[in-house]
Order: sequence, then structure tokens, then C-alpha cells
Amino acid sequence: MAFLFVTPTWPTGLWKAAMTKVAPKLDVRIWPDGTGRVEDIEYAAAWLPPPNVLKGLPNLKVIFSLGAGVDAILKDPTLPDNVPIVRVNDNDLTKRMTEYIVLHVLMHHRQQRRIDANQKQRIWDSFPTHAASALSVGIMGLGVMGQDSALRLRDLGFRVAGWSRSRKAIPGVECFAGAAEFNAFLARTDILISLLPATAETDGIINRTTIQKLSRRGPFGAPIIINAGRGRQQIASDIMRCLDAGELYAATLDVFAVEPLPADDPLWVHPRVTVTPHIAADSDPEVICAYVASQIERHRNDLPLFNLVDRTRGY
Ligand code: NDP
Ligand code: OXD
Repeated sequence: MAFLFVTPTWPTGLWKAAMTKVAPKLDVRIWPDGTGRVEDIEYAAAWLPPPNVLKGLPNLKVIFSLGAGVDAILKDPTLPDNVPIVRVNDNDLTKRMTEYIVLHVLMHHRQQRRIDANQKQRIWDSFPTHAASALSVGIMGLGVMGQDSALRLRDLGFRVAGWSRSRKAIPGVECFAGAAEFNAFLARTDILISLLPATAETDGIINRTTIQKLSRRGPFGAPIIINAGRGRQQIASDIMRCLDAGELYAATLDVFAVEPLPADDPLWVHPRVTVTPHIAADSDPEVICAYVASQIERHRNDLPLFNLVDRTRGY
């Protein structure tokens, strides 16, 4: 039995070392040069697998994503039909995301970029601030990541709501569900956060129409967006247009339709946009490999796998 990394855009040597450290008995291989006999491979971890690579593994039993999202795997048009896909749901990854979301909500709320700009010019501008309870934060996606962020923001005093496909019940968090409640969710939201997966339904969801439906009652007079879900969810030209028209106050973007964000992209230099390089929740190799190794162990002992992907839903 062997395990194969099919992660051509990742530093695979580092990941192989991590997997070997946490599972020393596992025969760990790397596609393409170290694949060896394809018949040996029963487990594979993939991120942007080239077509026909996973399909060409006749004894493949489970495909692992090395992150929470699986769009990079589902993109493979030749993905074998009957092999289960397991995604990451791990406390380390979730807490990293929560740190990012809390950091950026607070950064906007406390106007840290304005303070940074003032400091550069030695300006002592002690502008009035407001309480967290003055801001309504709305999280699209109340899954593993969204729920943890919602709870921490609630504890800081923000008025928090979330929106998901199926209804949730989270103490102190107003829960909206489905397309029918989307407009009501937007209408009460000053800071809109996306922690949605990339699917056909969420593609382009952060567009001008969505932005125009957000609340304008918050302290900044226009809403703010934070996208740490996937770049496909935002229409970047709409974001720029809304910022320039005063329909949007500011944006934090961690994910982009094209990554790395090209050097000449106007988002880099817009004074009200904060760009981060898809690092909201970084996958730590040892933590993620330990998670994958534990699932392989379960599978080999005929125990059910956790965090299986529903291919029809797309996440
Ligand atoms: P989950 O699968 O646990 O949660 C996804 C949430 O989105 C669920 O609440 C789901 O609803 C909701 N959702 C999906 N489709 C829709 C829809 N059409 N309308 C309304 N709600 C919808 O995922 P995680 O929380 O673990 O991760 C979320 C995403 O975060 C990942 O898919 C990935 O894209 C992104 N991510 C980004 C990282 C980064 O570094 N920037 C790092 C890690 C993840 P329901 O609960 O009803 O199913
Ligand atoms: C993930 C990511 O999906 O890092 O985990 O984007």
C-alpha cells in the first residue's frame, strides 16, 4: 500500500518529509517522478491534479484534499467517480482562519489603516471611535470556519449574523438560510464576510447588486467586505467600481480569481483595499499530514471516514 502526493504547485518535498515524520511506516510517494508502480497506490492527496493522474491509479481508495476547500480537486474533469474525497476539518486550520477574520474585522472597526497612514505623516488625529456593538457583521457560510469566527466576533460584542444553505441555531448569532433570506441578511450587514466554498452557486456572489443591498446604517456610511472564501466569489471590477462610487467603504481580499494576483492588478494599489496572499488559514504540513494519516488508519480499520465531500453540492 502506498500514498501519493499529486500536488504539482506545492512544495512537495516539505510535505513528504512531514508525512514521513507523522507516519513513518507509510510508503510516501510524489507524482510524477516518484510515483512508482501505480497499482500500489491506495491513497492520494491532491491539489490541482492534472487530468488523468488520479484516474490512472487503478486501486485508489480515498482522495484527500490538503485544505478545507475542494474546488482544486473537483476541477479535474477526469476525477474517478467512485472514490470518496475527504477534506480538512482541523482545529489548527479553523483557529488560523478565526484569527484572520477577527484581525480584519477589528482592523476596519478600529480604522487601523487610517492610523498607519497618519503615523507615516506624524499626524496626531484622535478621531472618535465607536463600540463593536455599532457594527453588524454578516458571515456568508456558517460551516466549520464561519461558525468559529461568528462565535469569537459575537464574544467581542459585534452584532453577528450568518447565512448558510441549511438553517443553523447558534446562540447570540442571527441565522439566515437559503436564497429566500439572502436579501434580509444583506440588509442588516455592515461588514460582509465570505467563508463560502467555491461552487457554481457561489461564483460571483460578491457583485455590485449584492454590495448595493448591504446596510448603509453603520458608522462608515457604506459597507465593508472581507473575502477569505475563494476568489471566484468576487467580481473584482464591481468591487473597484463600488469603492470608487462610495457604495463600498473598504475591502480585505485574501483570495483572487487568478493567484498570485498579477503585479499590474489595480487591487494592489487601491487605498481602501487590503490584499493578503491567500494566507488566511495556511495548511501546516505536519498538522494536516497527521490528520490525513489518522483518516488512512481509520479506513484501513474499516471505520467510517470523517468530513467527506458531497460532490453534488460541490463542497
Ligand atoms: P464548510 O463546508 O464547513 O462550510 C461551508 C458553508 O458554506 C456551510 O455553512 C454551507 O451551508 C455554506 N454554503 C455553501 N454553499 C452555499 C450556498 N449556495 N448558499 C448559502 N450557503 C452556502 O467549509 P469550511 O467552513 O471548512 O470552509 C469554507 C471555505 O473557506 C472553504 O471551502 C475554502 O474555500 C475557504 N478557505 C479559505 C482559506 C484561506 O486561506 N483563504 C483556508 C481554508 C478554507 P450548509 O451549512 O447549509 O451546508
Ligand atoms: C483551504 C485553503 O481550502 O487553504 O484550506 O484555501
